[in-house]
Amino acid sequence: MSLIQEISECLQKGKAKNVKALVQQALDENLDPKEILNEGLLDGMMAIGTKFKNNEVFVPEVLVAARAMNAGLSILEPKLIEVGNEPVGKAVIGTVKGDLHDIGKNLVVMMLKGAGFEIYDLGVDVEPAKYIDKAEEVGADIICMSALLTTTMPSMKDCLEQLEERNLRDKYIVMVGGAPVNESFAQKIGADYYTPDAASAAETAREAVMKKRA
Ligand code: B1M
Repeated sequence: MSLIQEISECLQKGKAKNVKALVQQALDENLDPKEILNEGLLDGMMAIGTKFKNNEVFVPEVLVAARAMNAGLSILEPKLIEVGNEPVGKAVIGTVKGDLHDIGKNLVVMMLKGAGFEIYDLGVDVEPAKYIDKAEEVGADIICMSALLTTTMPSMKDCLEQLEERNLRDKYIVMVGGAPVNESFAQKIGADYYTPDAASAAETAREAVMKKRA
């Protein structure tokens, strides 16, 4: 079994310490960080997702796998964050109210940091008003909301409505994302941008802030 496959297998078994050690070993052996992320960590997470869907594993197994994923990401983070980007702006980010999924959001955070953003990460289960309050407090350029559940997506709309009510809608760029979110949903709720993955989220956020300032 290759080192990358071993990372995926250990992640699926929720062996966080082993995942950390193997990711470090892979970096020491000069493997490409993106390959470690995509073929190792994300491959393992997707496999667990499929097993969960098919009732082959249950929430506790998914939870330990997610912890192993975040453990691996913590080792990989410095390598994934590209250096050299000029500071571009401030981003407030979080997973919406009622939603505890944070792996995708954490990846978006890493890529935004790499794109030169100062990050205010509100974590998970974030009330709509909290995004706005934080954006006001720190003078943010962009509000980023992540949702993984179809049942929590409407919270994004609530945040946009509250921005309107507080006469702040034009002040902030609003970007939404997460597995069940798509372009048509983003348009329907009046978000400025939908992006499908962490890399495009960072690229789009950077371009959007530059465009707004121009
Ligand atoms: Co949950 N879960 N989960 N889960 N879970 C899903 C999402 C699900 C699709 C599984 C399934 O049934 N097939 C399903 C949702 C169904 C639906 O709504 N349509 C589901 C369910 C039902 C649930 C519970 C209700 C289960 C239960 O309790 N019975 C429960 C809900 C808890 C809650 O949130 N209130 C629950 C719980 C959990 C755990 C806590 C055990 C764990 C989360 C742990 C954690 O995150 N710390 C968990 C996990 C891990 C998953 C799966 C298996 C994996 C999600 C993940 O991390 N993917 C997931 C199945 C799946 O997705 N295949 C599933 C990897 C991650 C990198 O991808 O988050 O999509 P993703 O992020 C991507 C893009 O979407 C994008 O960039 C990222 C990478 O490039 N992106 C953005 C994300 N946010 C973005 C924001 C942006 C832009 C791009 O701009 C702002």
